[in-house]
Amino acid sequence: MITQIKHEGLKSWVEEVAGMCRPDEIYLCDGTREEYDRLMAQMVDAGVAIPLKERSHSFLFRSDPSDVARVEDRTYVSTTSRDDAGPINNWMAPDELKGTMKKLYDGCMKGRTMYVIPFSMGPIGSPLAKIGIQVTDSAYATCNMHLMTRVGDKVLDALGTDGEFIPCLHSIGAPLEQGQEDSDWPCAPMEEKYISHFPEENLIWSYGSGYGGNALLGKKCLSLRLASPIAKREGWLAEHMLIVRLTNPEGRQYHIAGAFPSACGKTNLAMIQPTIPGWKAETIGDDIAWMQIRPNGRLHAINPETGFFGVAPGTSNGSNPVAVDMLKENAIFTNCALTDNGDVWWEEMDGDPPAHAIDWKGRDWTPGTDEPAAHPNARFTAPAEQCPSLSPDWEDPEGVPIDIFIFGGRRATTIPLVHEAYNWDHGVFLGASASSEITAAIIVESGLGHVRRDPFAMKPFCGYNMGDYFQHWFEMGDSMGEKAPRIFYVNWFRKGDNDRWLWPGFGDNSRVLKWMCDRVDGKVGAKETPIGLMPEDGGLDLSGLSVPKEDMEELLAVDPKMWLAELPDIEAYFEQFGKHLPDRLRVQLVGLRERLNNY
Ligand code: O2Y
Ligand code: MN
Repeated sequence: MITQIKHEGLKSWVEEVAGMCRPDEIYLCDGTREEYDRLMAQMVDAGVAIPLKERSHSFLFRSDPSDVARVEDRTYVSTTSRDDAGPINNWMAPDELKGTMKKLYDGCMKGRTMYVIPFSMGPIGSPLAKIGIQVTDSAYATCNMHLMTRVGDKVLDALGTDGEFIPCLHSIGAPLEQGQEDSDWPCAPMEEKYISHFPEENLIWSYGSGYGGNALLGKKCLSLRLASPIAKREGWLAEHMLIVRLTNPEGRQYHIAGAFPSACGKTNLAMIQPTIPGWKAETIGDDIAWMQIRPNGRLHAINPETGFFGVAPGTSNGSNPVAVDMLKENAIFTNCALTDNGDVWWEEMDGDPPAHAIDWKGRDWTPGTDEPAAHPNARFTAPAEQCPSLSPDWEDPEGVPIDIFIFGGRRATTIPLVHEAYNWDHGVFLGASASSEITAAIIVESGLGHVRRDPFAMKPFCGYNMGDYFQHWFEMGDSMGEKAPRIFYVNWFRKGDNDRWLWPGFGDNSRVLKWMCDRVDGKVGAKETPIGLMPEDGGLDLSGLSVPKEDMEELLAVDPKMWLAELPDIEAYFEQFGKHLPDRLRVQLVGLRERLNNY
C-alpha cells in the first residue's frame, strides 16, 4: 500500500508512524462511496454500528461512557516557550510531551488496521485550502472524516510529489492482543488521553479518544488550533464561526460570520429560517470560518468543512427544521437512543417520547427514567450537501465577502438582545470580553463561577497566546480600514421573572439580523448607550410577533450597575495576558468604565 504513495515525505512519515504503532495492516483511503459503505458494513458485522431501519444508509454508534466529548483538560498546545501557548492553554514542552506520547504510541495499533486518510480542509485548489493526512486506527473516525472533509485520491493528486501537508496522527489507544475480544468502543483511560498540537512544526498527535473533535482531526485540531497560529503568521483569520447569507426582499445579499461558544445554538443560527416575510437565509458553514483579505480589500470567508457534526438533543422542527430534514438519510448518529422501530431518538425531538427505547448506554429506557435516553452531547454527522438551506455558493473557492461579525453568549441577565460596536477597536473588545453561562455539571467539575469568559468563542481552540490573538484582530482591522465588517454582540438567552426566556429565538432571530443589515446600509438609526449602539424605539422589526412591550424593554435594557459590577472580572481576565495584552484593549475598558459612570 505504501508503494502507492508518490510523495516521498508522506511515504516516509507513514512508514515512521507504522513502525511506531505497528498496525496489522495499512490501508490508503480513496474517498469513494464504495469505501465508506464497505467500512460501515464491516462495523455492522462487528456489531458496533447499528443500521437504522427508518433512515436509509444511516447508523447509530454508542461510545464508551468515558469518551463522550472534547477533553479540554487533556488538550495541549506544545511550544518551545510556554509564553507562546499563553496562560489559558494547557502546555507541555514538545520533548516531554512527545516522550510521553511515544511510549503510548509504541505498538498501540497492534491487531488493528491503520487507515491513511488524505483530506483537504477547504475546496481543493482554493487559495485558502490546506491538506492534511490523518492516520488513524478507527474506522468510525475514517467514515466521519469522509462526511466532514474532502477525502481521497483527488487530495493526493493535489498534493503531488512535493506539496505541503499537515500530519495528523490519531490512535484510539487500545491495541488488541492475539485472540483478545474487541470492545464496541475501544479507547484509553482518561489519564492517558492526549490531544496535542505542535504549532511550530504543524503537527497533531491525538491519543486515547475516538470521539468527535478528539478524533476527527481536520476539525478543531487542524482548522482552529493549528490554523489560528498559521493565520496569524500569514495575515488571515481562522475562526470558530458559522457563516450565513441573508438576502433581503430587494435581493441584496449580506454575509454574516458569527462566533458563539458551544451550546448557544450556532448550528440553528447557521440554518435559520427567517420569520420576516421576504427575507431568505442560506447556510455556508456552521462551525469554522477561514477568512482572508482578497485583492478587493474585503474579507472573504470559506467553510473548510463538508459536513455538520451537530448536537442531536434539542434538534426538532421547532428549533431547526432544516437539520431535521437533513438527517433523513446518509447520517451517522453517536450516543442517541434507539427506538423499537429502529430509529434514533433524543430529548426534545418532535412528538411524544417513545414508550420504550434503548438508551445511549444500551439499557432499557422508558419515559420518566432519571437519566436521559440520549447523552446530552449526542451527535449527528451529515453531509453538507443534504442541508436544504445550503447556499449554492458554499464551495466558491474565493469565499463570500463578510459584511457583519456577530459575537454572543448565553447570559440570563445584564447583556441586552443586541448592541453594535462603535468601531473596529470596540468590536475587538466585544469579542475579547465575550462570556457565556456554563452548565451546572461544569460548575461542579471546575469549581468555577457560572459565567465563563470565552473570547471570540476561541478559548478551547486558539493555538497560541490569546493576547497575541487579540493583537492580530486589531491588525486585521487596520489592514481593512473602511472595508472591515461591522461588529455586533447578541444575547438570545436573557431571562425574565419565573426563569422564562424573554426572546422567542430561532427563526425570530432574523429580526435582529435584519436590524444589523439595515445598519450596514444606513437604513436605520441607533441610539448611543455606554455599551454600544442599540436599536431605537421601533427600530427592530417586530411585526407579527407578540413579545410584550415590557419584555422588549427588559431585553434592550442597560443597567450600568450590573455592567460596572462585571468590569473587574473582564479586567482580571485581560490582565492574565500581561505584556501580551494589547493596550488598545485597556483603552476600551477605560472608555467603557467612563461611559458607564457618566450614564
Ligand atoms: O464534543 C465534541 O467532541 C465535539 S465539540 C464540537 C463539535 C462540533 C462543533 N463544535 C463543537 C464545539 O465544541 O465547539
Ligand atoms: Mn464548535
